[in-house]
Amino acid sequence: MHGFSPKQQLDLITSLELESQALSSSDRRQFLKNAMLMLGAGTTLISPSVGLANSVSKQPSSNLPPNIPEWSKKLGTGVLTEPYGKPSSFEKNVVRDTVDWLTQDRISSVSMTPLHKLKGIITPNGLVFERHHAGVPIINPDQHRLIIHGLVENPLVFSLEELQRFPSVSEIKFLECPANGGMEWKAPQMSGLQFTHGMLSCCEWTGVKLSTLLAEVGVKPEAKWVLAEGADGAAMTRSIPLDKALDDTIIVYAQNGEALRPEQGYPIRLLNPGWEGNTSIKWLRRLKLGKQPWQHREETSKYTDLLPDGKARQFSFVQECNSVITSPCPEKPFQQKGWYEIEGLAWSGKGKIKGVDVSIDGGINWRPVALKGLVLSKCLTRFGFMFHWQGEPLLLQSRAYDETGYVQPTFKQLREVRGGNSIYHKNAIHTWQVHQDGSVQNVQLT
Ligand SMILES: Nc1nc2c(c(=O)[nH]1)N[C@H]1C(S)=C(S)[C@@H](COP(=O)(O)O)O[C@H]1N2
Ligand SMILES: [Mo]
Repeated sequence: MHGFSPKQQLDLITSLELESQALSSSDRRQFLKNAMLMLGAGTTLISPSVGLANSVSKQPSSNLPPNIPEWSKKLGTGVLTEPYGKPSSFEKNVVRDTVDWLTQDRISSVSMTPLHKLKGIITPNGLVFERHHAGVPIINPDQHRLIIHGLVENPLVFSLEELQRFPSVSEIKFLECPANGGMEWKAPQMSGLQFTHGMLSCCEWTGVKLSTLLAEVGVKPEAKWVLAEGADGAAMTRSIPLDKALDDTIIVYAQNGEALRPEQGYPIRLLNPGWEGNTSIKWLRRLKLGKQPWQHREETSKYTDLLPDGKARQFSFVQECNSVITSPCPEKPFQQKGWYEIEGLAWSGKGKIKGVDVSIDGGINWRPVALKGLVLSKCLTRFGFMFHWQGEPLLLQSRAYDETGYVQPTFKQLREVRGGNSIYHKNAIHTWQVHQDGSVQNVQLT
């Protein structure tokens, strides 16, 4: 990829040597041998030198090499100090956050995922964005039931325990509020990635497929829609077409291996993969089958996109292909010149991400970049490439396309179709302006 200067090689060997002082002499020989191998092997195993030695010398401390750190000289805490573990106290700033002026209070509000702090594609449970209309109800699972009724042969009531006796599925899916980035429709407003794109998460969801339960109750032939209702104070409802319910909708009870968090709908929620987050009703208590969508307050007034001709788009369920660069971003500027991995996330409610192009000049030139790790349907997909930043200003953009051939639009293309009245479904190509001092700003190109 690139070579190390003799000085850099020396710095690297010195720092490796210091690190190896704590090891026994035979371990140390092996350690240094490995280090030399890594240097010799065309440096493919070692990431580019981003000033390894530099960053050390910046903050002198008696814990740094060549000294033995204080924590190496005493015993640590025992098992069960934290029966339910939590992140290192040094990570205390990695939290959800909100924009207070967005909503009147924190009951009917939203908090956003710190996408700039996350690795891979999974959102840890404590960082999954929260969106609710009447606060988080605390539900005792023993006193909660799921009712399935309406146009069915055999209406049934299920407890959590009963639901968990059906065959389960575990699927890694993104979940996005269609209002994600809605503040950006007119102009760039938010100063960070957490607020331009943070109504987005991706978990491994476990539960029973709705189609399994519908087979149990027996759907009458005239049924075409399913009304889903939550047990929260908002009793939030949405109408979901039966086709979706029979396809990939899941009644979820676990999230990343543990029970759903209260914020995410404990003890059960609906998950409609790839669809508007609001259709994934939390604290699910009732499913009613009917002939047509219910003319409910949520249905007709809120989740529509007002078009330039005065008509509104309704049942715009799918979260279309989107992407954003997560590093650098306003919260994660370039600190110095040199090598960086430019990374981002891409997703599509229609299926798998097929590819991502990146531009450093505001969309004049594009180059395809590598997709990293798992590439799954209706799931966050990470992309990245190595970039040597020499202090030049950049207009960084990513453009994703999915397996259906849909290509993420520019703001101009999106506005031509949707006008300027929408709040929902903003999936335009996003631009980060990198300044010469490495700082990163949210901008829109016209
Ligand atoms: N019962 C109920 N379900 C709900 C909501 C709600 O207020 N009540 N909010 C919806 C909205 S608007 C979104 S975007 C998602 C958010 O899911 P999350 O909080 O797990 O991220 O939940 C949906 N399900
Ligand atoms: Mo939402």
